[in-house]
Amino acid sequence: MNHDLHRRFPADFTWGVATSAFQIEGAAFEDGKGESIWDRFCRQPGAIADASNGDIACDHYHRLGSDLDLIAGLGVGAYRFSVSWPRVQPLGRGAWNEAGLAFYDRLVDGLLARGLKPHLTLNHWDLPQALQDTGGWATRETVNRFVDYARGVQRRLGDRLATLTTHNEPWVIAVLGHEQGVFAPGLKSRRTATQVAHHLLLSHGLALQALRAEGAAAPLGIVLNLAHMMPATDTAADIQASHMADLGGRCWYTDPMFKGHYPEEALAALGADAPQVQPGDMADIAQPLDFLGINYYTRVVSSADASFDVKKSGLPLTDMDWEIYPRGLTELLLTMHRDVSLPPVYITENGGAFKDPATDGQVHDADRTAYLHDHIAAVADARDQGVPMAGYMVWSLMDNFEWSSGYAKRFGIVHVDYATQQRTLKDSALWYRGFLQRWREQHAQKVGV
Ligand code: IFM
Repeated sequence: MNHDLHRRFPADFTWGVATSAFQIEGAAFEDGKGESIWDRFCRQPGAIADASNGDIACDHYHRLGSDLDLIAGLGVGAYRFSVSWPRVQPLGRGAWNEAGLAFYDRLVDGLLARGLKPHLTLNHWDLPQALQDTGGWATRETVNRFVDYARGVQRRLGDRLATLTTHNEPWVIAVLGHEQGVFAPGLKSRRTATQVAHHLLLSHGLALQALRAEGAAAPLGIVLNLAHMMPATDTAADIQASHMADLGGRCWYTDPMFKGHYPEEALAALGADAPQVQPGDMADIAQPLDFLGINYYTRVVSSADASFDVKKSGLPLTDMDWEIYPRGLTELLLTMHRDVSLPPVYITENGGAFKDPATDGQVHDADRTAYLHDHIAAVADARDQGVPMAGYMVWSLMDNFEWSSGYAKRFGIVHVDYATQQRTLKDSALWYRGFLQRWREQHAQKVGV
């Protein structure tokens, strides 16, 4: 562990922690909130590993003040959270829910009062079920609904945000939700998934235009889940498999936004499953980004015969069976830097699920601390090589509902006892706090404060 890592980051670097609404809020049916596709999906037998749901989660909705104190106590400067669309607009169209809007007002003001910068995401997957009932992201109408929702949130909160993100991880929504069916809404059609991905991108581009037309005060962007892609061997077949995985997982999203078109080779490979694109769509998608958010967890190794097995790779794995490969974060950032003209980049999520050993009120999660340290060092390496890094946020502030894995997988740097809702700082949180303190002190000394 490098005790001087903090020295590699400038004074204006943003450090934060991240969560999302469905994963922590609970209060799923309170104060006028509408049903989301995740509320519905959780009730599908077998959908969630431990048969749990988001009804209570971390009960954050009722513990806002103390949770904000918890965040401030870590010494971070920023908090990334999402707005639950059905909490503020229960049916995804028409009437707004004042109680829901007021909650996010309190959240944003509470952050500002504690000197924390609010980084808001509009869509972290919990689409109003009423919109799914009329076709969800597979229909173009949902694009229009999203733009209205974005306008409504900006009008209420936009003057106080550090950044505003349209979508979190569109690949996950499209592929896990609509092709593999393991996430809400649980559909299994590649054709639908590609159309969903197109509509997510289109709604992103149209929302950016609408928000800018209304004089958006906050920098606007999107958050992508990106991995470092590697072939299993140096055979031509494996290299091609890795190339196609990169086109489908990364370029399918970045090419439209940065270059105004889908990657030709991926489009051709889709054949009849390619999305329907209307004239003008690609120009609408290709709006300038004020920042790009990247969520990085692991590398992806591809082989033509799909034989690569992470359990035999020799790399350590997290509790999600994701390989721990910090160097991949540097490599990914350099790949992006070479490929497109990057705006300021935030690592909007990075962290690991581990089986946390708990002993008398402490959680000695040395593996998570090492994970965070090594990935922060990887960000510093990319920065040293010219990547315009603006910030880094740990996933996650606290243990929470890990989607189809339920509550069994713990990503938090703060432990949550779900029976009592007690929060306990894990060793990783204490390390992060100390790291940030050293970083702050170093810069305070420089300006003679
Ligand atoms: O918990 C998720 C988060 O909601 C989106 N990015 C990945 C995290 C870990 O799986």
